[in-house]
Formats: sequence, C-alpha cells, structure tokens
Amino acid sequence: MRPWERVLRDPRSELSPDDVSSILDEARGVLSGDPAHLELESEILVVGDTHGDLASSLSAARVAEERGLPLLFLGDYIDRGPEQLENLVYVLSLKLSRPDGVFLLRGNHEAAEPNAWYGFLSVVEARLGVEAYRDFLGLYSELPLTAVLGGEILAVHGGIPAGVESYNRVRKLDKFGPDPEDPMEIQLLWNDPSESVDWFAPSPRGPGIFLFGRAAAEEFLSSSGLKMLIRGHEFVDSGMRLSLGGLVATVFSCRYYGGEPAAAEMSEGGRIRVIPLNLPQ
Ligand SMILES: [Mn+2]
Repeated sequence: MRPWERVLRDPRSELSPDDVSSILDEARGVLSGDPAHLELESEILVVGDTHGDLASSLSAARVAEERGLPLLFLGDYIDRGPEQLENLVYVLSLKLSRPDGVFLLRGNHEAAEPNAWYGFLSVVEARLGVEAYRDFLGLYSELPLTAVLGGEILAVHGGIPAGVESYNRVRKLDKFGPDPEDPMEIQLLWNDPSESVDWFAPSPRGPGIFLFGRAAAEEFLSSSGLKMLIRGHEFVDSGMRLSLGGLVATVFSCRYYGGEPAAAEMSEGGRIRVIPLNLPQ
C-alpha cells in the first residue's frame, strides 16, 4: 500500500520522513497538472481555512463523498492548529485519490515566512528533520491560486486586488515560489472585505495588503462577468458569513478559534448551504 493510501485509511497513522516525502513527491506531480486558475463546476463543497484541524478536513471529505460532490479547499492547511502535518498530508492524499475531484488552492500560510512565525516550520523540523522543509516549499509552488465555479463565482483565499480591472488580468498570474512577491499575488492571498471601506484602504494585516469595499467588489466582479466571490482567510464564528451586500462569502473551517467550523455547499445559481463540520470523528 502506498503511503497516501495508508493515510486515507488511517489519517493519524505514524508516518516516517520517507513516507511524507513520497506523498509530497506524488502530490507535487499531480498538482503540477492543475493550472494556476481552475475552472470548476457550480456544484461543489467549498472548505475554508483548516489550520491544522484534521477533524474538519475529515468531516468535509465525508460530506463530499456522501453527496457525490467535488471538493475545493481554499488554503491555509497548516500553522496554528494541533494536527498541521496530519492535516496537510491528509488533504494531499485526498488529492492523490481523486485528482479530478479534489482541488487545493494556495493560502497565505502556504509560504515560507508565515511558517517560520506560526508554527509549521518548527513542526516539520521536530518531526521530519531540518532538511525536510524544503520539499514543502516545492509543494506550495504547485498549488493553484484561484478557481471559477460554474463560470460565475470566483474562489480565492484572500480577496480581490487593488488596481486590477478584472479577472482577465488575475488569470495571467502564474503559480509562484516560496513567498508571494508580486503585489497581485500578495493581495489575492491576504486581502479582506470591509463594510467600512468603499474601494480600497490599507489593511491592519501589514504593508502591501488591503481591505476592499462594496464598490470595489461590484466593479471587479461585473467587469469580469462574475457574480460573487467566495474566500476564506478570516475567522467567522458561525463558519460562513455573507458581506458587501451578499457579493462576498467568507468560509472558515477551523475549530480552534472558538467558533463553529463549516463548509459551503454550492449549487446551481450560486445558492450556498452552510454545512457544519464539527461532526464526531
Ligand atoms: Mn489566511
């Protein structure tokens, strides 16, 4: 049995550094076949940040299987939570088992700098050795950046970038290396919506990051022929929140922030159903 098959059977099984390295290698190969910008169907289960919450990823996979839905994860698999390595290895194993039914976007934490601050680098060094971390950076650089669901809903980890007239320009961005450097790369992974801003304003998250308001979302979406944005990146205590007049849905799927982790079941016409993920494992 290949290591990723063992992970699917027992997601908490003890993995050797060689097992992890084999999963990363295979996943990198399969992910390299996904374009930077995915076109997916309108009926899909969308999962927000999991941050080391393996139980939420397991619940999401079970719900998707029961309903016969493909799965889209919005990034941020690691840092912060208690089962970071297990969670990342599990979602990669899901991808390997269903290359055309599981999709993994890149979050702002799939990068070198956050991992040094928020825990994942230490987890990898302690569990797999100092040398192993490089393979994770190689994997991050194969993760796609955006997806369009049913031709009308944009999915991305953070938000829309300032000074970019439409998705046509976003779509020209390639997958990138260990850390985002281009302003558009940074903003797609880091920006947040805000009700107190019309267009764009500097974000408290740091330099090069922006809050975007309703006018900005309206203009970007309409000039792109899109109806709505679905994204993760921010804690939402009920797991899903609509903002900016319903143009933006935020999904949050990690239980370690004190809220209810959820996924968003998307269906035809942009309907969204909130699916709780705090099921017993
Ligand atoms: Mn994030």
